[in-house]
Amino acid sequence: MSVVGIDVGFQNCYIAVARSGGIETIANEYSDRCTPAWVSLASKNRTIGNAAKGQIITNFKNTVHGFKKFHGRAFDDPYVQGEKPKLPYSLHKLASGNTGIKVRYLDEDKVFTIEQVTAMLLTKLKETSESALKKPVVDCVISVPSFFTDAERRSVMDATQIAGLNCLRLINDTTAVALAYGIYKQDLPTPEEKPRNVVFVDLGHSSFQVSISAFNKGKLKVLATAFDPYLGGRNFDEALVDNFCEEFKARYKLNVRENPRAILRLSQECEKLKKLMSANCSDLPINIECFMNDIDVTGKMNRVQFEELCAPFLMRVEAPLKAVMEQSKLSRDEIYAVEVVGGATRIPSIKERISKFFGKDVSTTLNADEAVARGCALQCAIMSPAFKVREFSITDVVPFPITLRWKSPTEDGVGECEVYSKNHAAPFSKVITFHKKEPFDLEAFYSLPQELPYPDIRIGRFSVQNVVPQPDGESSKVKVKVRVNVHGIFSVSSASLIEKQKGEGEDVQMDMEPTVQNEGRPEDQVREIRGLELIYLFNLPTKERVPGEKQDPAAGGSKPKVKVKSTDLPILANIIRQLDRGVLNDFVEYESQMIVQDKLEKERNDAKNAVEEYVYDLRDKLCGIYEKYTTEEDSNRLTMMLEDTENWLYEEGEDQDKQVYVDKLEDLKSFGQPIQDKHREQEDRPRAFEEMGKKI
Ligand code: ATP
Ligand code: K
Ligand code: MG
Repeated sequence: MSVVGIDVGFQNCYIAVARSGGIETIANEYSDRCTPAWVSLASKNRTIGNAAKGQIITNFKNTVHGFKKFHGRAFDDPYVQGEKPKLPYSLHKLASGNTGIKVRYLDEDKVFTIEQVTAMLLTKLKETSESALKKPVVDCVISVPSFFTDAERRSVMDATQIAGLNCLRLINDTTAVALAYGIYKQDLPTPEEKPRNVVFVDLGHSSFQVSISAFNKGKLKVLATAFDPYLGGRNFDEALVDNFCEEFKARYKLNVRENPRAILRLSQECEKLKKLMSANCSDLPINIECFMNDIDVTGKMNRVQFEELCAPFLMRVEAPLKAVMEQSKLSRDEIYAVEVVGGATRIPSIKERISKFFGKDVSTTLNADEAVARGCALQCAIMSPAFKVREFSITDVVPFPITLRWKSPTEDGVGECEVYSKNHAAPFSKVITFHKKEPFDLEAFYSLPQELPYPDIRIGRFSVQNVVPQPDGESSKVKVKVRVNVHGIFSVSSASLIEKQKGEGEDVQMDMEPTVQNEGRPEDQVREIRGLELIYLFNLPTKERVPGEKQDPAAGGSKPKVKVKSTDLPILANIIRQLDRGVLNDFVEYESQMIVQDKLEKERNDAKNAVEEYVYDLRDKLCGIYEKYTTEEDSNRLTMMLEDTENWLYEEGEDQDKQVYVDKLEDLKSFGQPIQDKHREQEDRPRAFEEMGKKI
C-alpha cells in the first residue's frame, strides 16, 4: 500500500512519499520536485506539468493553468468572470452552470470540466509517484485551501476519482503544515500542560491562509483559521505586468494587452524579476528580445518601487492575521512561534509585516515549498495500516458556519438551526431528532454569506424519505445524523425512524445549549429548539467511523434507557454544483482512454526518435570506428541510405504510425548490424586473449 501526499497548488505541485527511511519529497522526470499545475492539449496527446508549461508560447490557447479556483464555481461567478479576460484559453458555461474549459484536443473542439482538468494533473502526479515508488499508487492525501467550501472540496474529490486515486483525506494546507511541524517535536507540552500555540502562514501563488494550532504531545488542535482567498504571489506579478504594459506603451507604442503571447512572456519575466527583488534591493533589469513587432524591450525596477507599486496588496496581509488572533482569543505573548511557508512569503516586506504584527521574528524552520506535501504524506502514513507512525491526532475546524433549515408548522413556517458554528471541531458528527409525520427536506447552507469566497451560500438539499406517523397517529421520532467528514465536507449522512415500544416513558426535555467537546469521550446534549423539535446533539470521537457501524440511539443519554425499534430511512441528496454520478463514471472511463492515447503517442514518438538516433549514430561510426570493417562502396551506399532516411523523417516520415518507424529501424539495422558485429568481434578478440592470459 502506497503512502503518498500531494500538494496541488495553484501554480506548483509537490509530492511526498513515505519510504522506510521516512518522508521524502520526490522529483519528476525532469529531476524537478515541483510539477507546474499546467496541462496542455494537442492534436495527438496531452502534456502535463513541466512539458506543458513549455508549450505556453507555442500552444497558448490549449495550455491550461491557473484553474484551481474554478472548482465548485458557477461560470457566472464574479471570480470566474474576472479571470476570464486574463486567460489565454477559453472558459465555457456548462449545461449545469459550472465552469468548463474549452480547448482543441485530438483535432476537435472539446470542453472539459474542471474536475477533468485537475484529474489530468493528478494523473501526472500519480505517474510520477508510481515511478518513484516502483509500484501502483492509489491511496493518497491531498491538500486544499482551508477556505475551500463543500462544493470546491467535492469537486476536488471527484477529480481524484477520475484520476483513479483513493483520497483518504482532503487536508487543509495549513493543517498539513502544522502536522509536518508537530509530529517530530519531542518537547511538546504533555496533555495536562498548557498547549504550545503556533501560527502557520501560507502565502502561495493565489491565496493567503493563516491558522493557529495548539500542540500537546501526540496531538494538534486547530483553534482558528483565517484567509484572504484572493491574495497571493500572482497579484504581485500582475502589478508588475500592468506597470510594464503602461511603460512599454509609452516608450515603444506597443499595445501589449492585445497580444496574449506577449502577455504570457511578460508575466514570466515579471515573476522572475519579482523573485530577484526578494534577494536584491538595487535596480534590476527586465529584458525581452523580439517582444512584439520585432522590438526588444527593456525596463527596470527596484525593491522600493516594487513595494510602492504593490502597496494595496501588502496592506491586505494584516487582516487575516488579526482575524485569526481574535478568533483564537489568544494574546500575542501566548504565541510560541510564527511559521511561514508558501513561495510568496519570501517577499521581504511580507515577512516584515507578519513579524511586526506578532512582535517576533517569523520562523522558517519548515521547507517553504514542500511542507504541505510532507504533511499530506504524514497524514497518509498515519491513516495507512502499512506504516507505523507515531500516534498523532488532528482536530481541524469548520471554516464557515453551516445552518440547516426545514419546513415547520410553527413560527414562520420554517425551522432553522446552526449545526456547525465557525471554528467548530471537524471531523464531527451530530444527531438531530425531529418529530415528524411525513417525509421532510433539510436545506443546508452557509450561514454567513459575507464570509464566503463566493456568492452562492447553498450546500444542498437532503430529503429524508419514508417518514410515517406512529400507529397512534402521533409524530414519529426521526434521528438524523449530520456530519462534517474527514475531508471537511458536510452531509446528512443517515436517518432513522424510531418506533416507540410499549412501556416507554415520557421524553425528558432539557433545555441546554450544545457544548462542543473536542476530546475525550463523546458526550450528549439535548436541547429544545423553538419549543417543538427536540434536538439531540452528541459528539462523536474525531476518528472516522466504520461505515455501517450503527450508533446506539440512546447512547450516553441522561434519561433511562427505553426499548426502541429503529428503521433506516433513505436520504435523497441534491448537492449544489455536483457532477452527475453517471457523468463522473464516463469521465473515469475517458481519462483512462486519454492515458492510453498518451502512452501510444509516446511509444510512437519513441519509435521515431529511435530511427533518428540510429541514423546519427551509424553515420558517425561509419566515418569512425566502423571504417575498417566495411568497404568504401558499402559505406557510401549505407551513408546514402541514412541521408534518405533523415530526409524522409522530415517529410512523409514526419508523422507515421509506430510500426512504420519500427520497420524502418529494422531495415537500417539489417545493413548496420553486420558491420557492428564485425567490429565487436575484433574488439572482443584481444580481450579474450587477455582473459586467457590471466587464467594461464
Ligand atoms: P496556492 O497555495 O495559492 O495554491 P501554490 O502552492 O502553487 O499556490 P507556492 O508554490 O507556495 O504557491 O508559491 C508560488 C508563489 O511564490 C509564486 O507567486 C512565486 O512567484 C512566489 N515566489 C517563489 N519564490 C519567490 C521569491 N523568492 N520571491 C518572491 N516570490 C516568490
Ligand atoms: K505548492
Ligand atoms: Mg500552496
